[in-house]
Amino acid sequence: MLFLPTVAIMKLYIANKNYSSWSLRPWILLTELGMDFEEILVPFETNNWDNFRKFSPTGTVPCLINNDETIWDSLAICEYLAEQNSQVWPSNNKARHWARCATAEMHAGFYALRQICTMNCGIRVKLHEITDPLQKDISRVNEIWQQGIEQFGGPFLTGTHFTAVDAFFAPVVFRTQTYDLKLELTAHSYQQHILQLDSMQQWYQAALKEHWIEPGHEQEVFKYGKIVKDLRMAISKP
Ligand SMILES: N[C@@H](CCC(=O)N[C@@H](CS)C(=O)NCC(=O)O)C(=O)O
Repeated sequence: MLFLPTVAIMKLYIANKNYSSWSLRPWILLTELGMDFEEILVPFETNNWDNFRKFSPTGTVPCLINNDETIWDSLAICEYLAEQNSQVWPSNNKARHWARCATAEMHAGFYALRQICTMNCGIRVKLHEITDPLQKDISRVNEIWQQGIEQFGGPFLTGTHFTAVDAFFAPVVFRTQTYDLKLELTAHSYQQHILQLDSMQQWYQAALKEHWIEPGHEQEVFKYGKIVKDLRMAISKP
């Protein structure tokens, strides 16, 4: 009898689909590229350190475990996947250079957008005000999306294929929907295109079904706005 060696499948640790923006990045990249992985969802609690530290050295998600290697941080995971799959980054040099810049900018910036418009897929929020720093971030998102589409022809940011830069902006796509952020025509078409992807729909539907309502993440919303619609199934409707 022939025994084939068992190939271990990559394990991706993530948190709640409703809230975890960083988790969405590698999850959607793996899903869009059709790479095999096992999803392990560990819901947020008031203090995540002890729980997340069981698998992640930083006590944060996402965290990828493959054989005996642990890869933490969404950008490091993306680069790890790029070593196995040539489609993670665009093959065209100019597109790849642009994608790396926009991805790095997303990974390291957009503080106001992150702080004020936290990811919460299942609700719709009216913000109390659009502060100057937030407006600056929204304008920059518009600019990046428009530039990518116009320069590389769309419908994705660097052309015809979903790549890492789309994965890094996927949580922003949900944020623009939740907070109804003003998008120019090209950026709006991109937002709609991404929202309609099967992978985004799969994530979104799972987020709506989650029954964990985590007070810390909910309070972040109340600080800056008012919930005008809650589509989550765990919230009882009148
Ligand atoms: N730079 C990290 C950030 C990861 C991060 O902050 N993840 C959040 C969840 S979206 C987390 O695990 N927070 C832990 C906590 O809230 O205690 C990455 O890109 O993966």
